[in-house]
Amino acid sequence: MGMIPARKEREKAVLVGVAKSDVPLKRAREHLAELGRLADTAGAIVVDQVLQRRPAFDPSTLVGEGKAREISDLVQKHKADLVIFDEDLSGSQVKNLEAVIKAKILDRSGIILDIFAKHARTAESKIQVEVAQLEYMLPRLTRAWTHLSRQAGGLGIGMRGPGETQLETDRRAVRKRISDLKKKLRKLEDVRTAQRDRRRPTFHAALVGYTNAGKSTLMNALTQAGVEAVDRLFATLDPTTRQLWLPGGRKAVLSDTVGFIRKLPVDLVTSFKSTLGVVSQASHILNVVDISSEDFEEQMEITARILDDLGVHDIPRLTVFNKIDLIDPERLAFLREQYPDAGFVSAEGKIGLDELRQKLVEACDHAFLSPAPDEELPKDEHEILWMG
Ligand SMILES: Nc1nc2c(ncn2[C@@H]2O[C@H](COP(=O)(O)OP(=O)(O)OP(=O)(O)O)[C@@H](O)[C@H]2O)c(=O)[nH]1
Ligand SMILES: [Mg+2]
Repeated sequence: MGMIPARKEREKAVLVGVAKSDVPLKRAREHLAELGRLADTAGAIVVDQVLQRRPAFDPSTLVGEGKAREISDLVQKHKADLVIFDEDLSGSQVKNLEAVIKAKILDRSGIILDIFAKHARTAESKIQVEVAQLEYMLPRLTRAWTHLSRQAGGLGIGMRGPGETQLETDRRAVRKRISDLKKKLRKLEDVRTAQRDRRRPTFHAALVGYTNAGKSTLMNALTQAGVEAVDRLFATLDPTTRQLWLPGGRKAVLSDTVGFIRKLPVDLVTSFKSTLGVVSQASHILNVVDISSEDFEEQMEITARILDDLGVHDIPRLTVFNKIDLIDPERLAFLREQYPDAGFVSAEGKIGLDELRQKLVEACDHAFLSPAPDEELPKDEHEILWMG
């Protein structure tokens, strides 16, 4: 099992955004700001940032050698511990950058994996994250070695999860570990499938959407679930399913799931497939969108793409615009006109929840599913899974 070391001091990070020239500057800045939130969630302090636009990425260092030297100067000036790139780096790019910049080099996927490792709570999510980390690490094993020797004992950001012993083994041992972990996951999955089959007749809605959109807050508002909802990226990793009472006494269940993000590492999506199975088994998908976010439309596209990757095609969807308390009334009126079928709520302010419940009743009727009145849903199917 991966180990999560306690760290004493927050590491200092320099962020590097590299945008191809065809990406608008405003969007490139938003992406870099998001990387800043990721760094913060991982526990780093952002001391500086660099945004470079270039016609194409440099194959050997991504940013080009001149820029790499500039970054190196910034690292020295701030005594920074790590440099986080918003693009994914190949093993050789990391090596070349490390030759110029005397700091730990991380990429976007590395930092996301690190946050997942930090937030994983249940046996299943811990295994899922470890599999994703090992898959990510496999082509970069040499890199892990240099980090460890340099850090001499203290594991920092990007190194959480699989412990030193795994890093010291060769690739074959890592592959063996991956396949063992996958076997464990399959067992957990079987139990889950069996449980799901038992309650098939119930209308099942699943909350999906970009991280921090307010899925868990909405879950709590609709079901009093008591799920953790905080201003943090990837607060939720494990799915929670709770009973949901709809007008007219209809019984339904609602699931809260892991959030999505731009460039979610492919290893993570694959690894979380069983968890996200909750989504592919749902009768209806509620796509929660933070309408106060400047790039909510891009976030909607990203969510749609990930659902596509997960093979979710035929399940009816309802867009739920959340955080309407944060936008002005004119804009809200405009968006209501633009998206006549969507739900508009403030999960935190408990606004629009009755209308949303009504929409769910319609969806429930439409699904032609008759509720099974005497069916007992475990208080938390997932909690029950982890006992024993
Ligand atoms: N102003 C306002 N804030 C909200 C609303 N709904 C949620 N929030 C805040 O948004 C932040 C994220 O909420 P969560 O419910 O944790 O978001 P999530 O979608 O579950 O996020 P992940 O689990 O990280 O994917 C929290 O700080 C909430 O308090 C809302 O309607 N209005
Ligand atoms: Mg959540």
